Amino acid sequence: MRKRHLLMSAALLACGLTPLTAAGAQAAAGTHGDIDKDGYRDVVVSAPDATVSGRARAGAVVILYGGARGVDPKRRTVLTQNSTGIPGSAETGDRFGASVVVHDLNADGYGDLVVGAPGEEVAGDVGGGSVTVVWGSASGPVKAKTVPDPWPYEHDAFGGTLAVGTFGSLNPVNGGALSIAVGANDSSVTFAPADLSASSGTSGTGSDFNPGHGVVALTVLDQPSSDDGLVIHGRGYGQGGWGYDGYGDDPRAQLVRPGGFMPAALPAGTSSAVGDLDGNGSLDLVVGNPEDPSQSPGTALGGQVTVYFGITYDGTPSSVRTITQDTAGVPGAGEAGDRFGASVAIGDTDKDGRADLVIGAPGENGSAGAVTVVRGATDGLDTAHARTWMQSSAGVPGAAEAGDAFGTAVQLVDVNKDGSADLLVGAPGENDRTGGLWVLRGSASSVTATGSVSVTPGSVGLGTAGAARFAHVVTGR
Ligand SMILES: [Ca+2]
Ligand SMILES: [Ca+2]
Ligand SMILES: [Ca+2]
Ligand SMILES: [Ca+2]
Repeated sequence: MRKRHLLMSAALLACGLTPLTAAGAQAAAGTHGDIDKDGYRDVVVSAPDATVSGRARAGAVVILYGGARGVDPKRRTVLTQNSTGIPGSAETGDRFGASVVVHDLNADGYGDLVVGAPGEEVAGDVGGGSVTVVWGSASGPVKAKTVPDPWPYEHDAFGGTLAVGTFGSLNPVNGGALSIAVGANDSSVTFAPADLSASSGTSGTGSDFNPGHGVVALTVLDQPSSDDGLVIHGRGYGQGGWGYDGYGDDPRAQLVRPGGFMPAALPAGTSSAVGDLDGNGSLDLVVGNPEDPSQSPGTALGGQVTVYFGITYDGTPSSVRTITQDTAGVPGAGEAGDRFGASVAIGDTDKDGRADLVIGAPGENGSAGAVTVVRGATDGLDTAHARTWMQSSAGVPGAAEAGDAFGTAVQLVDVNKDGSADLLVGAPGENDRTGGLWVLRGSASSVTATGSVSVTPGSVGLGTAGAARFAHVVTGR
């Protein structure tokens, strides 16, 4: 395999430790997540294992449109590779929707979708993977185009992970313009111009990751006033090649600055989110590591999240905080397999100007699953009043059953435009892995069960046959 490393020969600039400013972050979020441009942010929910026209695990993506009363399963668009305008066709194992990002790529005010189908067979390359851009419009997306893979024979599962941002010269082909970052099952990230005007380029992720695990997750360190950083999650090399624990190699994460300089190591983890938790104008980074110490040394039993307040491009924070289910004020206790931190999201649920943190623990209680909300505070995070939500919480629809995996996906999107971000929770294990989405509203007192709803795949026209794993991926912005 050809090695393509980051531009490490570039002279390192003197690295100031000025935190990345979050000023204007709200404005920058703008209408990126409003796919039909009606003023309400919309939600994109994937069922990557949905059966389409008899093809198992072909995959489907559902747009649920926001409105004054929140999301309504009747107001939706379902996209598959058999939909008009979508390239390709729904085939067994394509897993269209295994990854999705929403961003207004062409700045026309309509949010657009970037959808990965990492199981797609491409020109005889079984499991090569594909990425499709689907442009938003008033009547639902109808135009789409495939993102070319410049190195189809060097990796598979292209599109397994996705992100959108302005990465400066990290993207070798369009010099700092908006780009789509694509992960595959090797140690490289491909950058495609967001307008698909040119071919794509690829940067390696450096030598710290074991390429055998591919890119596990990508998170944009979103800088409204300048280029963005990119958080890359992968796995390292264990002792003896496959991890000292026999399970796998440990999670690793690194931050790459937009200029493409040497990556900075971040706390180990498989998920991350960025926002301003303490409201001081500097971006804070949260990294979730859901593994147990037997799998990943340095983490806590049941999983943990690490908060880097005031993250800089050097990967250094102004202060650090670690949260587990054993942190004072956080409900529950850290137990093996809880997977606390498997998902994380940041948004302002109580409209106080400070972003709040949501942490999924899909392994809680026999994988019934749970989600914890920790509100942002001027001194960081108000862990003393953390609140945990389950399907068994009063006022929340459904019943908590083993295997539901509630909290596999979490996201915060203000779907009813009242200024408080609403909590979206995916439970892809619900009803024998048919899956389900939960929406809990934000309010002056943060997330509330009042008015909470669940959305089943049947209610959005996906049917109930087969294990669609609806809401395995939930996104919007
Ligand atoms: Ca909308
Ligand atoms: Ca657009
Ligand atoms: Ca808040
Ligand atoms: Ca709201």
